[in-house]
Amino acid sequence: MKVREALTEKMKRGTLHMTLIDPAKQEPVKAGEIAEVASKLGTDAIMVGGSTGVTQENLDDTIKAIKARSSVPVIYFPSCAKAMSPYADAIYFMSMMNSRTVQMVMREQMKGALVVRKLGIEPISMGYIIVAPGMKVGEVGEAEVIPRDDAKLAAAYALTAEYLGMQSVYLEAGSGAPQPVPEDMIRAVRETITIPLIVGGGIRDAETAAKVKNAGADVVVTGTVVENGRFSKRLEEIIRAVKC
Ligand code: 1GP
Repeated sequence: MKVREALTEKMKRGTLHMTLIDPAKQEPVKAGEIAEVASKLGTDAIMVGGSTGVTQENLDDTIKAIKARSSVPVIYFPSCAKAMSPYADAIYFMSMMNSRTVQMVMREQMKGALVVRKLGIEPISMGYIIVAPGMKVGEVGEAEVIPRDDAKLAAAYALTAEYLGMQSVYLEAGSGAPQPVPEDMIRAVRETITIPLIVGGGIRDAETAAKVKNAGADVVVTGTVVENGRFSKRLEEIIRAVKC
């Protein structure tokens, strides 16, 4: 079964959790260890990507190390078409919808499309929407970030993604954001679209994860949490909150 199909099936039974690993933040062997722990704790997929510092080499080596130690799907979460890995099971084929530059909205995608097909990676299309503060990804993507009090704007972008035929929407506050995407914004988007809603950025504890889930996220993403050495207890609590 393909990755999207399998995750969609799982989503019918409840909210999913995905662990984001940035290949630039640790050695591949460490990434493999993180993935092993996260998958034992019940994470549903490992996303691999980062805004800066991703190279062909660290991407390939990180994905290989992850696949050697866990059996959950590995989804590449690219920042551009520069690096592309044949070892990934799927790729978020995404458009940063609220970027000011056509590079992030459509041009990188054009550069990557034929490569994705040639490598046989499953594309999962996704409308990527950056919410304030947006952090590094908002900066490098030249995003016109959605103000935190403008849920209607987020909903309008999300519905645009659905009408354009995209298979999912990702509301992103930015990795390491002091606050996650506001609950009323998640709720407004959930009520507007019928495709899966992924939410990430600034989710560091179980309480926050529960709020994001209860507001209507189909997938809760955490990244920074696994970057600190002793993360397993915290991640276990987060995954439990997402899945209870
Ligand atoms: C970033 O949404 C993800 O793309 C994860 O964010 O690192 O803040 O968990 P954090």
